[in-house]
Amino acid sequence: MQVLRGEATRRKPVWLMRQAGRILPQYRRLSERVGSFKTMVQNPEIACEVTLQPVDELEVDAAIIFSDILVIPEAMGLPYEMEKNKGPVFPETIGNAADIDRLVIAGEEGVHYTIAAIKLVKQALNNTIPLIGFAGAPWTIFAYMVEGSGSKTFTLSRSMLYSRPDMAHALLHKITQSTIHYLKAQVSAGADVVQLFDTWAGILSPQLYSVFSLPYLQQICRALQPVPVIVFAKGAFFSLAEIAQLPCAGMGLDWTISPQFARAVAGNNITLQGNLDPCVLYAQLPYVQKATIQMLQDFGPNRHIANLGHGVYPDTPLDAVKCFVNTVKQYEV
Ligand code: 1CP
Repeated sequence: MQVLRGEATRRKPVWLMRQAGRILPQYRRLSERVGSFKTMVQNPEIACEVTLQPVDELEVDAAIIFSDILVIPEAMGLPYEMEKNKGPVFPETIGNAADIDRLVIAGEEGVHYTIAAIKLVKQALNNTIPLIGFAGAPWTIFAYMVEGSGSKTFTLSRSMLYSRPDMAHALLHKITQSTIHYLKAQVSAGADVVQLFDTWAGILSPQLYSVFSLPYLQQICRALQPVPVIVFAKGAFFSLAEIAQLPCAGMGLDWTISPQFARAVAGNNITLQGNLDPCVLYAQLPYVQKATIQMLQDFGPNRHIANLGHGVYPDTPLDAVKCFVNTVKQYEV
């Protein structure tokens, strides 16, 4: 929280995107017992337990609530299914104006189970470390609702921006309003900071990104003030300067951007987060340590939260993840 406010600290804080779930044997055991991802997300006690697993095992400096970005489409009336080894799938998708009209703007209670889980985690953490809430950025949620799943080309969602910009804006507006209600409820329940995941930012041209993503990110950041928001727009190297101008406290970076370049473009009034390539964690431990220290040096002493450049991959060796975290914690700025 200090680093997000721009204060100097003795060492840099560290957490990992996707730390809650997937890499830990205790998560896999629980997941097998419960049998379904959605049941885990919708059961506050289980979601709380999964959120705390990496805190206990890795001793990271922040917890992130266990949920998914796709709970918002579901709260708006478009349910998802989580297919094993494939990811999320929407049986129904958004293709025309009538589909958009049918969607509701989700209210505060649209995702009550995650709000309940946040309250449990907050109590369990007892103010030892902050809790990160999150949501998908409107453009990324839009892409899933129109495509029905991840995609190689995102033809349906990208072409709608050209052929029916009015419809695209109507849908983005509904997603944005729902997301603001959801994130405000997360904050009321105890989230100290929220991160917006714009996972599919990098498939848009700079021009489309400035029309169909940035204005909605702006609305969300503004609505949440003075709560710190971190915007992670994967692949949006072309928009670093614009993102840095949003009323957000932090900007997440993927590994394709050099820390020096990011700082030069973003200026000094924003905290940078990231950005070690998750694949570094498949190397030998001495290399993991060396690459981590290099990254810490490249970001300079101030306004940096150590993280990977994207979520940790499921089959990453646990000892490399621990080496990454411990290297950051032992590095004095
Ligand atoms: O049990 C399992 O193996 C399911 C894997 C899993 C997990 C653990 C999914 C499926 N979602 C999650 C939890 C999750 N999702 C969190 C928990 C908190 C943490 O970070 O530890 C978060 C923040 C998310 C966010 C999320 N979901 C994003 C944005 C972040 C990113 O990685 O880019 C995206 C794109 C999703 C959709 C999603 N959910 C799950 C998968 C496999 C995917 C991606 C599918 C695709 O590539 O299209």
